[in-house]
Amino acid sequence: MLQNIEKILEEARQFNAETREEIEQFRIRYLGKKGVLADLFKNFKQVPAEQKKEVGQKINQLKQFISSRIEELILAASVEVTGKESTDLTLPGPPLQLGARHPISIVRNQIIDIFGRLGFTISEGPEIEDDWHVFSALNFPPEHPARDMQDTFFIEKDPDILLRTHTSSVQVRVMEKEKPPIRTISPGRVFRNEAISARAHCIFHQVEGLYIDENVSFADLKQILLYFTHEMFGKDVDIRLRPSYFPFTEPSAEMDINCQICGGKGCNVCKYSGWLEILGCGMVDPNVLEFTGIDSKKYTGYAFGMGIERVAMLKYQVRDLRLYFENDIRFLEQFQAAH
Ligand code: 2NM
Repeated sequence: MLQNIEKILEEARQFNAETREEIEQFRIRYLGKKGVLADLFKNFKQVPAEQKKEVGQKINQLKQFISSRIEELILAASVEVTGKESTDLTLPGPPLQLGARHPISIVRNQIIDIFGRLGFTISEGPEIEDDWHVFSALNFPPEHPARDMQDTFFIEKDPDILLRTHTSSVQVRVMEKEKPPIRTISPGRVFRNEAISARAHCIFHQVEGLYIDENVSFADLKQILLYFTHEMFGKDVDIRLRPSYFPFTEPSAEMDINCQICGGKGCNVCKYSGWLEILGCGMVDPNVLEFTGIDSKKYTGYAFGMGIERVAMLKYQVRDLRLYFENDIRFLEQFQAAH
């Protein structure tokens, strides 16, 4: 009997299996109901009493060996099937794809950064506004065309509630609440009832700036705009100011930078003028100061406003504004954020 057990053990040691079926055959042959071990246990009754202890131990050892051998073979077979690397549970997972900052956020953060260095704070306010903060306090006459349904999104039930068309409304709130000196920029989303095209969108982003103190002059305005341009577009970019009109500033101007694409020679981007318009600005109208509770005899201020999409278009030479709103990853992943 002992010799027989030794022989079976030796046989089992020699055995190798690669497929699940082979392993299952092996299990049935040894551990099955009519298998080799069942036979041994059956014959165990006839073993003489004085050998029972030794033979019993040997049979149990054999059973244990075969069970662990089967486990080993199953593990080896599953490694074969799935490939060695993927079953190493200690390996780190596949790397996650990193997202990229949206170009509008990159440019907004950069603008905030530049004016932050000049001491401007950031102010924010509601996107759903009232007539006072968007129009009346900003010196828009009652019949001004910007108030028209075609430009502004109103609530049907209440014409006093509307979506802000510029972030100047935030600055009205700042002027009402704070005393000069005020030096702040207001980045944010604005809404205009316009048909969507390569050049216009009904939702876009603005940064407006405001500085109010004693003796603030147009020369101060021109200097910070030049600083901003050099920081944003590079030191060799020139600016020019053209007289313009806004209800909330007097005098008002629009600022151009010389076209980086053609170097001022004229191309289809600058419409052969050599210049690109990038922002509007001016000295805050005394009416606006008075409407918001600031003494216009004591204080003066400048203000400016720019569209972030427009600055981003010029900076990245993107021709179609719609790309900023479609969230196509192939577009978005091309921008590198320093912020
Ligand atoms: C612009 C152009 C010129 C502006 C005015 C004000 C306020 F609130 F102080 F009156 N904030 N922003 C302003 C001035 C905005 O955007 C083209």
